[in-house]
Amino acid sequence: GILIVATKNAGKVREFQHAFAPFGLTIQSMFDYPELPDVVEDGTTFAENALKKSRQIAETLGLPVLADDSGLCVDALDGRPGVYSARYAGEGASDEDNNLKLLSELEGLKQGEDTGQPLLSTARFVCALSLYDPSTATELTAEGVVEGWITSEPAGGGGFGYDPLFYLPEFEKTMAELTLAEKQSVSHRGMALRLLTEKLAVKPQD
Ligand code: ITT
Ligand code: NA
Repeated sequence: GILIVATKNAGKVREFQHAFAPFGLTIQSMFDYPELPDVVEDGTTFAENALKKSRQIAETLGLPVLADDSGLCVDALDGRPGVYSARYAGEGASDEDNNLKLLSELEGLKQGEDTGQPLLSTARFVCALSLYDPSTATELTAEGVVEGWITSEPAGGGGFGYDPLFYLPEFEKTMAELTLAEKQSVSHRGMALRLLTEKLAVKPQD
């Protein structure tokens, strides 16, 4: 079968493909539907934005659609960038731009003796999933969170987004140094996906 995900983020697509392959599902993303207009993400919460994306695309296509709204919440920045994570350094910003912006914001907060400290602040990744079925106008939701630290020393070539700056003490690695399977086992998205498939009561195929 096919599962349509309302995302234009290639990193998310890779993680959805990995997660749903055991269920015999192939992922289609907005890269497969280039004619569809972008969804305006003006919600104040991840859950609100996830529903905006899933509902708009599902109603347009007349098929069930999954959407993911996610981001990084940094304690020393009062939870920023939060729902603005994708455009922290401005509209259309690259992952690299956003990572530099994050380090520069934390640089300003470092004081005196703390400047040599590689771990700058506690932080969490949050992922809100929304699966919208237009035939019944109903939504299934799931949310996942992973706690970690922002490091001043980026490391790793895996993952996407803020992964090189997100340090996991239990692995002694950044999220970008984990394999796809390892990231899935600890990440906000992995947790949300497990909760969603439990709600759907679907099981991996043998
Ligand atoms: P879509 O809306 O098309 O899905 P997007 O990248 O704009 O793609 P979001 O609006 O949900 O997605 O923004 C999430 C941002 O938060 C994303 O661009 C990353 O910068 C960051 N982010 C989310 N999940 C992440 C992860 O697993 N690892 C690293 N950064 C992540
Ligand atoms: Na967003």
